[in-house]
Amino acid sequence: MTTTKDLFSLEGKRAFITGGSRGLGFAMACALAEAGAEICFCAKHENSVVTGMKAFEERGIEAKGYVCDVTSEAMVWLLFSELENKSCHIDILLNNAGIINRVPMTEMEVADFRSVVDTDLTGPFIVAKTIIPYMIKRGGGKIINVCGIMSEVGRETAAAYASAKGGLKMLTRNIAAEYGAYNIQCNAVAPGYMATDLNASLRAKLPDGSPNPFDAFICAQTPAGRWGDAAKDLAGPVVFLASEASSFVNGQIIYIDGGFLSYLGRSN
Ligand code: GCO
Repeated sequence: MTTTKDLFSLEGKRAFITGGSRGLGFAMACALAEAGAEICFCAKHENSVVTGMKAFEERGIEAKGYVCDVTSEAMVWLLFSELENKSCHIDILLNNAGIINRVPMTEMEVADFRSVVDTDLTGPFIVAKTIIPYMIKRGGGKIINVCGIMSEVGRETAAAYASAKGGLKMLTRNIAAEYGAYNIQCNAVAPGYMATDLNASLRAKLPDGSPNPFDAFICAQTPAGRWGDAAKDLAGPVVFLASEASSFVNGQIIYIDGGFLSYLGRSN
């Protein structure tokens, strides 16, 4: 008999995390490993793969790392066909690799806009389209995209990033719509403001040593009153979406934002 606890177990499952060497990807990979999954990850550069491997090792996790640029269909195709040939089947895909380039929209080069969309939206499309046929062959799978509150709201300098994350929300729903019949569940975790490298400059003290006003702004706009902690705050939602516990959940975006999107802000 399957117990409720078993529903959340990832024992015997293999997860692949794009951009898993650090930041949110690394934190979520550790959570998946703790729930029992075997971990494979990729990073764009060899040195990131090496640092990632070391970081996993320090956590007592035996991860396999690969160099792969998710924007290259040829590289992605080659990697996953090699994994398949070695019977290294992927049950859970965590489409996490992403970049941001903060520039006011009217000053943003078209090439910069394209490169953000390429990594943050086209990348997940390429990896998912490569892996879905294998998942179908084996009777199903889990795809988890990493959206964000910018799948819903924008702000100055984020035109490319918000456009990509908004698109990723719809890609998530479309994969659910198109492949749900094959027992594939595609959902998204959507972090709010998390204390990661990507956001380090938004929290860092100003050159004159004074506190960063953006830091205070985020704490004030977040009912929880703080930045998110990737290791603690994302673990539960990602394990849920990777596990049997979410077998009838499809096309959902789970906002992990301390209440940010539900809050209008203080009026006094
Ligand atoms: C910014 C941030 C954000 C968030 C996040 C929200 O510049 O405002 O980098 O984009 O970190 O991804 O979902």
